[in-house]
Amino acid sequence: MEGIKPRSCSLEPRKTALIIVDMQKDFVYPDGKLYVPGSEKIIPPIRMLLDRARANRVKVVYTQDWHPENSPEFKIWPEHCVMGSRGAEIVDELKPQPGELIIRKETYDAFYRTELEERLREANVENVIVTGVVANICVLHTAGSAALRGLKIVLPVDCTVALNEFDYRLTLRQVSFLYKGIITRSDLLSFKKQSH
Ligand code: VGL
Repeated sequence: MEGIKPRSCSLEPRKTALIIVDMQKDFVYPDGKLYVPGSEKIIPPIRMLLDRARANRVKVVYTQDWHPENSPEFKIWPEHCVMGSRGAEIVDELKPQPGELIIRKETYDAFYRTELEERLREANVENVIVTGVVANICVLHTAGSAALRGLKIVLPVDCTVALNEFDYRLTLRQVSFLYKGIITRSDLLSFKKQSH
């Protein structure tokens, strides 16, 4: 099967948010409780986008998987991201700055029972760049949920990772075909110059 070719994409900073999904120690660090192999490789491209987003005053949003000790999800997955634990912390390399939005969530979808939609609306956000882990799980559910709310979704292929190739490709397919999102790459993504 032919892969989906990333294309260049230029976005209006004032109408855009960068969403960093679940880049938490339990998923990203090899000693984490639900380590996603290869997730450390997406840190540098996300870091690059994060620096450029901050420099261009693009809204930055982190999501944080945040479970009580008896979470129903622990019937499916080993215990991970228990609220307040070290594993639930965002990785040091992508540490949030004071004032940046952190959305704590108990499901795969960062819009479900959170303030995310309201926060994006009040900031006049129209485009969301979705990055992080796991591609076909929290990234896809959050991206799909954003698309169903009328937001344009942008997925840089080097800023997400899945547990296998099938799941990774499925994510790109769903984003491009089902949700009419843009498949791009961190080095092909730019922010438009602001006119004052
Ligand atoms: C996730 C599996 C279980 C994710 C969260 O962040 O994609 N995956 N919980």
